[in-house]
Amino acid sequence: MQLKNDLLLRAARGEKTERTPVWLMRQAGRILPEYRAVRNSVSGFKELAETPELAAEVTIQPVDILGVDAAIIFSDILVVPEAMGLPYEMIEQRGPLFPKTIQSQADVDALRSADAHLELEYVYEAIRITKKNLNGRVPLLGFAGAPWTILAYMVEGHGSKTFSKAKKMLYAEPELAHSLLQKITDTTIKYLKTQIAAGANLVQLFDSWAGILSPAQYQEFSARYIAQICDAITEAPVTIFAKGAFFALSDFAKYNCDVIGLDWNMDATTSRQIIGSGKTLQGNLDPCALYGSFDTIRTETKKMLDAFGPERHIANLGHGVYPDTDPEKVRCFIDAVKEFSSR
Ligand code: 1CP
Repeated sequence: MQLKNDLLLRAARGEKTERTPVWLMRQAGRILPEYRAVRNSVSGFKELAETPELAAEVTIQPVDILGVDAAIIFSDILVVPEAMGLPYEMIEQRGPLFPKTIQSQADVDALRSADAHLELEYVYEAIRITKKNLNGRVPLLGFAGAPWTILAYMVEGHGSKTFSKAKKMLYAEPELAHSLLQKITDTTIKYLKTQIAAGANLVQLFDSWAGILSPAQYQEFSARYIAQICDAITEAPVTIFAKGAFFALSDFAKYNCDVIGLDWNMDATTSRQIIGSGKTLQGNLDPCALYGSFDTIRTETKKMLDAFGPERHIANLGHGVYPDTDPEKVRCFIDAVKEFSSR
């Protein structure tokens, strides 16, 4: 189906656009009272994510309510380990927990890989329903965690500031880490291809824990697997968002990806110099800027747009929107992008 608003896809491909497209990472599950109403009607996050009609409903809410230029499918990066045979629980107010973690080669060998993506039919069904109900209004984004970030949760078992158990594996048993990373990579490639076949117009890799690795470790344990995924996904544009990995931008510039996400530590001008003109940049307003006054948000948004310039830019925050952000402030950001970037 022809999209009515394909600004984001055109910007991803480097085509000229009437204005800069805008969406927010984590726009679907964090800030809207309308989301909380749906969430409170079920037992918890997992039931919501695994019920395709409801996942589709909360995916579309930010398009209706906030006016963003893309929807992102409501799911989580941790559905991949679960499909591979490592189930997660979502603890209220705390976050994810894996009762069983990966500690040995036997644990890795026991994981599914070749057909693990078949366990995620509920995601593909949610994508199909979302596409139908979006009716071509805006593109739908699919996503997955980057292999390193997924390994971090599978080994650590839960969120952490340092992920030192996961990092310990990189130093103590690098071969074990590589065998796990390759299995996650193989599953992720099939998962993203099936998301695209179901209707996702672009897919984003979230490497949320990129910034806790040294540049050399990042090369060895993360970037090369991201490169494999980029080479394998030829059916739709790919975005790499590696939080804190400014040191990897020159590598990403060479990959078969279309868009590179920047966090707010990365300077637009410097990043553009490193990456060159061949990729679209996405980002990168500090999510905390949305705690400022409406005037401050408009000023900061204008500064961001001026720094990136009119071409090859998708406006976004530098990481997911924080849960206690006022939706009116989010709308102010979105409206400011639309107003200041019109050409
Ligand atoms: O929020 C949305 O727009 C909906 C889709 C979505 C996405 C894109 C969710 C739902 N999760 C994600 C990605 C995700 N999940 C990432 C990558 C992006 C990022 O860095 O923010 C990561 C690291 C996770 C893992 C995760 N899931 C965490 C972080 C844990 C930690 O290490 O601190 C948490 C708290 C979750 C739970 C979760 N995921 C999504 C929702 C709506 C929730 C809250 C669960 C609930 O409602 O109880």
